[in-house]
Amino acid sequence: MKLYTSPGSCSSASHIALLEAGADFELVKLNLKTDRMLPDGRHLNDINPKGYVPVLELDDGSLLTENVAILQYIADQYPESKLAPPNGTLERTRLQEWLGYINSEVHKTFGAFFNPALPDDMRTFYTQRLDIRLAYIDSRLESNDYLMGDQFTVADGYLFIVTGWSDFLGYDLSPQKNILAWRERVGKRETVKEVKATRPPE
Ligand SMILES: N[C@@H](CCC(=O)N[C@@H](CS)C(=O)NCC(=O)O)C(=O)O
Repeated sequence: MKLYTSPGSCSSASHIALLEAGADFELVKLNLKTDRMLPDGRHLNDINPKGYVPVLELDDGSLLTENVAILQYIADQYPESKLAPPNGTLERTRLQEWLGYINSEVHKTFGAFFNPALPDDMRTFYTQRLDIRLAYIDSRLESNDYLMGDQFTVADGYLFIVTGWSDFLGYDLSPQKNILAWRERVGKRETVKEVKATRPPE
């Protein structure tokens, strides 16, 4: 497998998943902030007409996009890693519930702050929305080490990456004490340290 990633972006969640799974993979890095060119001279749009990362290339050349799909695909290739509960179980649907929430309610709300022209009233709107979305997660982490309970899953890796944008985007995460404690726990994982080390300096 090949993961096309821009280190530090949401695609780093798939990088964490591949490392946690012990997968055999190649990392292809591009920089979203510059020209979006791949090392082989192709443009990001050539492999994903949607124009974004992550993109996972399978060994037969098929291309997969969307965090929610890629993360579950990786987990399913390596069931022994327990990065996702087995398909068809209620627990798996619970994982999908988390992935959907992280994707549409947290990731995409943080996404608004990447717009340098975001007007102040919209910034306030998105900040308040994020406060509510994260307070829910904070309450769920009060008595759990990870989102799904005792087991680290692909949802933890995904949430770790997007909440990691807080300082850079000027969002105050400090009221979310359980999320901060969980971030410390997840940040100690060797896989997460390795992924953070691939990130270029700001
Ligand atoms: N719906 C996509 C969104 C992925 C996404 O937002 N990727 C960002 C990086 S975190 C990106 O590549 N943005 C570039 C762009 O939208 O032009 C998913 O969840 O995989």
